[in-house]
Amino acid sequence: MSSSPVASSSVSLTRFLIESERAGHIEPDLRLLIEVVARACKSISIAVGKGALGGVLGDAGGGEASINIQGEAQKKLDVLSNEILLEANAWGGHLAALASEEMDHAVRIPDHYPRGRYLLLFDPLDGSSNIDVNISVGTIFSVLCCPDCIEGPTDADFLQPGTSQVAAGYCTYGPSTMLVLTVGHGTHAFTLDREIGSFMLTTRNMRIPEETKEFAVNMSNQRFWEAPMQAYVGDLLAGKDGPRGKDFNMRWVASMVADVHRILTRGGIFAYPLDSKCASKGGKLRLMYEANPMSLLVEQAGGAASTGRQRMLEVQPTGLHQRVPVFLGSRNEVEAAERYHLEHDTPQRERAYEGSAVNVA
Ligand code: AHM
Ligand code: MG
Repeated sequence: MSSSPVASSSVSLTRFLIESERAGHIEPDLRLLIEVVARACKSISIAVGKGALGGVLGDAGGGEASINIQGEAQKKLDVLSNEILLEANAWGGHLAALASEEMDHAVRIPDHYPRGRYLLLFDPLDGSSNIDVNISVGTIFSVLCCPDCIEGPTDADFLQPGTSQVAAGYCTYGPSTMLVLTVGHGTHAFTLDREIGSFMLTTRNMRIPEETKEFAVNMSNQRFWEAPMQAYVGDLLAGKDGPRGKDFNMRWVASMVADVHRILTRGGIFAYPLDSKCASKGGKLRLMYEANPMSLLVEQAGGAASTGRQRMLEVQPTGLHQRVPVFLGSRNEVEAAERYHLEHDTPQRERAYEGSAVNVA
């Protein structure tokens, strides 16, 4: 059963975090850090909400394309959201360094501010292809701890597996602005009360149903997928008459935050698999500030998250902007997708083993 939201709440994010601290779930510095991130998200929400009236739509770079480290053209709101998060988090004293989808390398907190022991990673505005068409976008963030790197943090200090995250969340800028957060004790949703300017707890302990009849994938990539993904989605599309024995529905917003929010709310599976267009990069979505924080949120809500071949949170990162295939959502469906990959890989491994045995002999 998925959890049901409450119509109104008297528990603000501030109160929730103070109670989490009292329960021993977070340190005071982490509480303050999350408050700062939430405040920055409110500013981004205001900028996104103004749309064309705020002069923030369109590409950054004033005529010349502005390209980020990913080789992607930046939107004005990508740049603005990045600046809001950087500025808000520079002076609090909780962080050693920050890393962002929009910056080549991690940025150390300037020497004139105190440094703390946390590392913050974010995708300042995910789903930016949706900005100019007024469809939900969002901010995704992940917090790691690095007690030994306070003075000289480097990119390498960020390369910790997702299991090391001490907090993760996203803020979705949709019909309402919502912050969804985990500090490792469940996944909780807060809705921005625009009149009082506070995030209020609206769903405590979100739960993703184990079973689902809904999948989210960009079907236009079908012909580029690997064989196990072709087989998996082929069986979903076969519906009642196929091996899965039930009809599936499909949704694809092309904003990971919006797709994951739907899955946290009513179940489903989200997939951005390996395809021949992105295979040389390892996938489309980024491990450190997209896949890992979403995977922790999903696992904390009872779901599962995988590369198709490995639990996402156990992937050992090798680069700040590393990409991975992503399958996450309802547990039974993610496990089904993994089985297709396993069944496809196993005979190959056996063939390789037999080949090498012959050579050795
Ligand atoms: P972005 O970080 O550049 O916005 O890209 C990530 C987005 C995800 O939000 C979304 O799931 C995916 O890219 C959509 O990709 P596609 O346009 O290939 O469907
Ligand atoms: Mg993104």
